[in-house]
Amino acid sequence: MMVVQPKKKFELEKILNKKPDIEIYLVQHEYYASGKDAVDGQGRPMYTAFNGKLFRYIEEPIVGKPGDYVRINFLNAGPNLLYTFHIVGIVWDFAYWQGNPDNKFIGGQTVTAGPSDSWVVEFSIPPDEGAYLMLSHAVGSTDRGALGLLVCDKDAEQQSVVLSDGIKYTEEEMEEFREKAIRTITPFGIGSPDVDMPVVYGPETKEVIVRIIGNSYHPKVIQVVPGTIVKWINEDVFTYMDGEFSGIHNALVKSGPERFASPMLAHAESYSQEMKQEGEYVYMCTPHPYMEGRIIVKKDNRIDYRYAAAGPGANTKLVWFILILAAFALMIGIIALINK
Ligand SMILES: [Cu+2]
Repeated sequence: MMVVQPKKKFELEKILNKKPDIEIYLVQHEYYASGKDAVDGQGRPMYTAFNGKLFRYIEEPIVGKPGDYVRINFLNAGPNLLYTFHIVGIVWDFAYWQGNPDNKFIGGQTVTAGPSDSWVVEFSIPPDEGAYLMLSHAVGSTDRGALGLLVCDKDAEQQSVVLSDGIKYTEEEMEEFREKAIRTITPFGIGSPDVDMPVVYGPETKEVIVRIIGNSYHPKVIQVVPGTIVKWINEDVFTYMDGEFSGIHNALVKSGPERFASPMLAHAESYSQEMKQEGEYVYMCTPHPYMEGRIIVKKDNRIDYRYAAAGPGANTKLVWFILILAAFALMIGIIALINK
């Protein structure tokens, strides 16, 4: 977050004739488990956060004393959600759209920020001690992590600046996180199996479509039997320019029993490949090497994972069994009625 301090003073600074006791830099942002979720509709993030960590200021609340003059520089980095920033129990003295002292609003309790929109809000902490919840009125984002506390405590140690820097971890700490993580998410690569579940297709499926959307493959992991045709279709629309910024993609096998590469695919173009040999194929996109997909080709199509999503046809036998059972029950019912 970059803040350009205006030459003009903000109104509350003029009235109180002092600098803020607490200046907070607060960024709301979103985490996506798939590039598809980022470009579908208005976006469907898996998590949201303030300043780089879920529930960061629930774990370490921002503290102040009754009467402290607070200035919050709020930025909704998005990239998708509308954020209605509010602190339960607080009334702003002033709010300034995009941080310009001339764009002054008097009073109010919420500011609405679209993606990349920003506000400066100023107020004094009320005399009542306790916790004031910082949130969005859109519960969808609040519930996913962008929630914090401003605690009013007369014995609080003075906290003058809260920066929007993310938390810095050492390499050892990162290693520990990797080891202990029960879930990993990544928009373009493959997360843990509970997030990027293998979609399993039975032998009755002759062709499986993998869509390329938002610089991600969808589904990212599939399991098929030998002889299945896998067809990649590019659903990304912006296919101008080339390289990183273009929505032109391909599928290039980087490890697996057989190597193949599709040509570059523009919007709605497709490429089909028969998966002949059993084994695990990991593929990527040449212009966006961080994109990754996986195909498991197995004759004996049992699921190896703790988590799996059934592909179309995978449960056909179960459906037939239920239908036959239902027909049988209906027959018994009819016979019983006739006998009456
Ligand atoms: Cu690509």
